[in-house]
Amino acid sequence: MSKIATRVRTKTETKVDRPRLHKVLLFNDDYTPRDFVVQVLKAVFRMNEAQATSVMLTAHKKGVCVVAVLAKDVAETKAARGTEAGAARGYPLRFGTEPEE
Ligand code: TYC
Repeated sequence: MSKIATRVRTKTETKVDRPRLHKVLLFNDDYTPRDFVVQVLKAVFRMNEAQATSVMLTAHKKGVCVVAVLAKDVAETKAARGTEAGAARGYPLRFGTEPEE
């Protein structure tokens, strides 16, 4: 009788989920000056004047605009920085985040 040698191989696979992306949203309000919104967008989201103006105007007209799509922690940090920049000047400027589909 012949013996068949078998070997058990154990392979460990580590599956790393890609970080889920979150949208940063900018909400319109009636009090924050347009120029200030543009300055915050440039400072926090590294936009140029044209990009920042376009995003500000979209939020102004539609009520909300997607500013960026980023990893969750980065999105939350930048949204907080933007909201805090407004609060520091007494403005109700508000950024938020929501997971991307
Ligand atoms: N609506 C503001 C105004 O007329 C400007 C503004 C735009 C404020 C976008 C917030 O997200 C905003 N002064």
